[in-house]
Amino acid sequence: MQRLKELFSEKIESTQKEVKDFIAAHGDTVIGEIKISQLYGGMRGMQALITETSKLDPAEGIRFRGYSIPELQEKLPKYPGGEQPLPEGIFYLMLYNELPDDDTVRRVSNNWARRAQIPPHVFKVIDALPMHTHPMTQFVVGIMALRTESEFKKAYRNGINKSEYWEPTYEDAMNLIARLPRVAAYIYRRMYHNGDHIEPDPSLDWSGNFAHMLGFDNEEFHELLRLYMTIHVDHEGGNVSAHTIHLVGSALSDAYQSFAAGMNGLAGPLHGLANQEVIRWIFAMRDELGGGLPSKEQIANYVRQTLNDGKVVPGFGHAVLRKTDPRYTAQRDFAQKHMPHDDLFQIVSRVYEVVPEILQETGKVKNPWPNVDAHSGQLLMHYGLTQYDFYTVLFGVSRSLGTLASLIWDRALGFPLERPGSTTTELLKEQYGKK
Ligand code: NMX
Ligand code: MLT
Repeated sequence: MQRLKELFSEKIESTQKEVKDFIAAHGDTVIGEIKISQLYGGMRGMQALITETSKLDPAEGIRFRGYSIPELQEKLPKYPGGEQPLPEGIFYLMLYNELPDDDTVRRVSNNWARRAQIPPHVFKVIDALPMHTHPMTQFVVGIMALRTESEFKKAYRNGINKSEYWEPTYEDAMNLIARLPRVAAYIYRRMYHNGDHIEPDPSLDWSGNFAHMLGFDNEEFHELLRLYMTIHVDHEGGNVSAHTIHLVGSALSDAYQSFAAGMNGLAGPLHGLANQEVIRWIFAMRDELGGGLPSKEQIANYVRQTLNDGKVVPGFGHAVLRKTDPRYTAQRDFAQKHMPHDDLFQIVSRVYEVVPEILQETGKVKNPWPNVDAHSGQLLMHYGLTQYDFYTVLFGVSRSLGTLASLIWDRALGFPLERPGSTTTELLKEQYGKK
């Protein structure tokens, strides 16, 4: 049976040729124009990157190599007896551009289990941090401590030929993905369970083992984590974490450096940290209203108060999407099936009924609908993962699959250093201000 890496290496040559031929034939084709407002407006709507693993459509949501989330829930292999896709499968799809079968997914799982050993110094470095250090900071520090293991760093120092860069990048990406759940679980158990750590169970799938190391052996929670790890993997290339990982990687920084940089972006409240902010916001609202299920009117008043205080309503809005995030819908379906009467689910559902109309009323919010973060915390809370400061770490573990698959392709396709130009207001005024 062919090794996974050999299988990938066979894909490279034909894809390289395809891209080279395409650039030769169409390299001068103009695909858009840039408005001055876009330079000041966070470059919204500018297609400026190539990311093969997924594409986000504003009206439809994310597709991974052409497949929507409901299609993947149907087509990707499942754990025996389970209903949710295994994230090993979506990783394979993103990297190989092929739907895997059950056997292939098992091989990815086993491959990661074999790579999952963590050098002891990583735990010591994490243990040296004060306990109040935010879990995302501990996560980034853990990733950087793992960098001692970088194959790319060694190969580069030994003078590797650029045509072979993809190979140590593949090794680094696979090792990092294999090791992240243990690092994340270590941080969780250190902070919230008196350092009572749980050894990995290599007989489990990647998410199942992660759940086990966190301390959750309930099969329904394993299913939730499989869904969670599948839907957070990738969101095309322009989101802050994916873009950062690609940008830093373009300097030939290795996978550890690039991924750690991206995780610092994910830790921002307008990006991945929003998942903890949603729960904080809901709890603050509940506390202010004296507990229980708030009425629609009470929620509406609280939303207006949030806006009047000059704050955002976390979990709503998106830079690209213009509809309810299908990742929100996938989580809502899970809640409706497994916990329709959960108190927090009732609140999340009512917030969904109330918020969009109020955001629309502002006249400025381009997308009033909920994003992925508006729902994820409720599901975790239901199963007892109540420490919401930790939620972005879960997002980060999942995001490794898409962004590192992309990084391998960046190296395989020989993408250059990313270095866009910038200008100044003065120069823009000189050039365009008189018209
Ligand atoms: N609550 C209040 N105001 C908002 C919201 C919201 N949820 N969303 C957008 N706006 C405001 C935004 O702050 C901006 O105001 P101003 O002109 O005063 O600066 C205005 O509406 C226009 O913003 P948009 O063009 O609609 O949104 P943009 O593309 O700039 O930002 C987000 C996208 C996601 C940063 C923004 O919708 C937001 O801050 N949402 C809340 C935080 C959140 O849920 N982030 C998670 C995104 C998903 N993820 O995981 O990364
Ligand atoms: C993401 O998953 O990265 C977020 O939805 C943010 C984005 O796509 O910009």
